[in-house]
Amino acid sequence: MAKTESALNPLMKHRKRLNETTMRELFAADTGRFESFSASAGEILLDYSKNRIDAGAMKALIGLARDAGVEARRDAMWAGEAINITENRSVLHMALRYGGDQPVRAAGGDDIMPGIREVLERMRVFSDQVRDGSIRGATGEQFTDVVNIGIGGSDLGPAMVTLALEPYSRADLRLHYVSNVDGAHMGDTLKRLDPKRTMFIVASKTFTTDETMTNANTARGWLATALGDGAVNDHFAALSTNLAATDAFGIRQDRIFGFWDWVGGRYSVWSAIGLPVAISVGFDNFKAFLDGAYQMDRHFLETPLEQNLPVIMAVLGVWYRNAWGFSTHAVLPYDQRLSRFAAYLQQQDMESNGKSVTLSGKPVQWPTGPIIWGEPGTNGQHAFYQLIHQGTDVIPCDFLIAAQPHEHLPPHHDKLVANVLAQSEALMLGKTKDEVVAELKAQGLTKDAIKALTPHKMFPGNRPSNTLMYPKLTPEVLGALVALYEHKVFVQGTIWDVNSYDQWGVELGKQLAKALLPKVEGMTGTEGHDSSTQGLVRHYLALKG
Ligand code: G6Q
Repeated sequence: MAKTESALNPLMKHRKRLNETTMRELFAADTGRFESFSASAGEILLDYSKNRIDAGAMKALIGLARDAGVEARRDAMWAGEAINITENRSVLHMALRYGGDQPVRAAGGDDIMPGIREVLERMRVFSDQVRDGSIRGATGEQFTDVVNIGIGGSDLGPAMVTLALEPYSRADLRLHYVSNVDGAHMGDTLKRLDPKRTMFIVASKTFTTDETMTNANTARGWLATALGDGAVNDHFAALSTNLAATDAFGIRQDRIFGFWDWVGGRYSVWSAIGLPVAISVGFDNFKAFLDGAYQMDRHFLETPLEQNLPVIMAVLGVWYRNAWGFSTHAVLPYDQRLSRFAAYLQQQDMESNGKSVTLSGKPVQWPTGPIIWGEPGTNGQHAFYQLIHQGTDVIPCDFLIAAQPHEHLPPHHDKLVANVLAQSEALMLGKTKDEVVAELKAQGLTKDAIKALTPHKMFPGNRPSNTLMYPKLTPEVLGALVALYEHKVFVQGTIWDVNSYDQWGVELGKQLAKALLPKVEGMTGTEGHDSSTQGLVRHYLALKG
């Protein structure tokens, strides 16, 4: 709305001031900069001092969040108001990890906590029984492999968390995630599995998603071929809000774990969708993951905006997106186990704030969600960091690092830490002409060689980053990290005045392929499609033979 546009404009005067200085100068002028621009939530420290900010800019940015009504909207979300206006739904994923004893209501209805606790208790019993072998396959063998079949929000969260919490898993119980309708995904997974020891979890909020249902049918066929139709019952479970459809698929009642329409797909890892995580790491660790998120929720709900981590990260993102025009944001965990974290955040952030109309349906007049991307360090350093250091685009980065590793393999972890700190320092400082010349002189290069090489070896610096540091990647810390980013996305969506909780672009994808399938199968003609699509279908049918 016009309100957001006029609120964003005053940021430009702060940008103008900060454009005339560098972070290198700001650090030199203020030895207390780290203390001024760092904050904590529980076990997580956020150092945001290596950003193009000063006290004046931060005040304006926090003021922007306050004026956008972040506090009121946050409270409205938690009060169960239907803030997802295009689907007329409450947004209550925080309830899934709520550890308090107050009632929580969706859109003024009954307390939803008893239902949440009941499903959690059933998840506890079921995951315990799969792990201890009291639930077995049709032939009496203990399960050694669990395949989660789901896509998008029914895949990315549990897949990311399972990888991240590998130290808490058991070597004799392996989790697999199949999402793509590309038969390669299911084919390659099944190739290594023994049907007698394999359990399938069909995870789908709607239980109508084509990829998931296709994969589920293939898995059912594979199992029935090996063990007979009667075995299917013992090898399948379902996670869904559509209990009628799970029933129709033939999954027995006590293996169906429900959730609710106020849980968005990309916010569902805290719900029954987390069952594969509970099976992998044990229910107590899954519960600790929920508790970590609950602690972050409390921080978000109770801490003044000035010290509120999700708010600080959100307004810095708005600062770069709207005042500086930076269009991408890198998430760079120095934590190999967070190798799917950026992919997870891509969905969380880009599906939430990749919107170009306001809540009232008008075209937005300002850029919204940035492109989120990233890979773990140090690998990225040997690949795309070149562009972050010396490319023509400025890419704000989040670095993540644990103080303690899970393994005792010195000197690995100190090296990892040295690398992450070196990167953020180098991005901030850059390398001046004088420094390059001095360096090349010391190497004994000729005057001409120094002249030719210097521009290539200079680094502009002044490139912004946040560093998140935590003691160890425990289930609690992981839960807190995920919740931190969820709330960041919420705050940004509020400032940008968009609905962060619908996903019409995803729904479109679900419809488009349906219309083309009969044509690709050669059952009907391609009339009505553009000539490119018609030509490609013809070529495909000819190649397919
Ligand atoms: C998430 C999106 C989307 C969804 C998948 C799977 O917020 O809505 O990624 O999770 O399309 O949907 P189902 O769980 O209904 O199969």
